[in-house]
Amino acid sequence: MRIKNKKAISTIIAVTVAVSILVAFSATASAGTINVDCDATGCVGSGQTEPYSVVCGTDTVTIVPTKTSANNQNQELTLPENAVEVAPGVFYLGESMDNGKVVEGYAFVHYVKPAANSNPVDWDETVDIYKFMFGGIKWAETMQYEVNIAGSGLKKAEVLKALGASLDTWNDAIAEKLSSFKLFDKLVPLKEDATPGENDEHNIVVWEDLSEIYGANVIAVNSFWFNPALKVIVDSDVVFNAYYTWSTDEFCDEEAMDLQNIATHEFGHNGLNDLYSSPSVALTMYGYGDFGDIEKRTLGTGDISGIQKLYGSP
Ligand SMILES: [Ca+2]
Ligand SMILES: [Ca+2]
Ligand SMILES: [Zn+2]
Repeated sequence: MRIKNKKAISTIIAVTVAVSILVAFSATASAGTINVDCDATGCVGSGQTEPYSVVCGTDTVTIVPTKTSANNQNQELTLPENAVEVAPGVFYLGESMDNGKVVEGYAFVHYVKPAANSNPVDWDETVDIYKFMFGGIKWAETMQYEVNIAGSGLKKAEVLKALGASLDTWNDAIAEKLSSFKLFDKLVPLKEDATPGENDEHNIVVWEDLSEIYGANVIAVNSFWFNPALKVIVDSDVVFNAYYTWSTDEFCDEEAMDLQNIATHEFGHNGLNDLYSSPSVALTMYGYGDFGDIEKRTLGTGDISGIQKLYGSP
């Protein structure tokens, strides 16, 4: 059993946010009324006066007060103005122009694995599951990330090595399919000030303390812009939550998030979508991250199938 969730359970904070609702529950807790919206992937609560963990059963919901700290009172999940949550953890950012063409932006918000989904499952990287983003959007040319390590708590050489390994992992999988297409160029330092989430010809990788704006259980946010008519991605930004301790050690401490692990997942969003079904738990594109996990550094069968189908030779 490789999922480590001891720390995750203690840091899950209910966030207040509107979601697409498949099943609606209403529940009352001693500190006040909480409205809880649940779907297949989890729950969120609203109306609470203090943070709670919300655990979904098939027809029940349990609300557990969560340990609070000075800076996570009244947490509210907010994204750039105009952002609309269109599916759990998926936010529509609106439209923008790119070389005279209309492009659309989305953000994927990545959460720590919730307690409700932490039941032991068999670890199997050979399941062949993948999902494309928006019907198969992808880069038409080699893309390059610009990195600013400020807030990472890591040394520059460590960050470049870990992120470089993540990029190589995907490039190598594409190359195996005898493709001459190179998806990722080598990393460069951030050239100028750029704001993550903007369609601005800068694909940036940065650290920000997301705990106050997005919630303490958010590990990373991935924003991207694409031309829906041409199915071409034009911008991709990744923000890692500086709230966490990030690790580049060979074996990641259980209190830390492994950078290469999370980054390999995030970089997969240059065409591959999150997976939330339980058979996909061992794949890199599984949608939840966790403390100490290093399994997503390497691709599973579904990850490889997906990226090769998108970028490899037929
Ligand atoms: Ca950008
Ligand atoms: Ca793996
Ligand atoms: Zn993801």
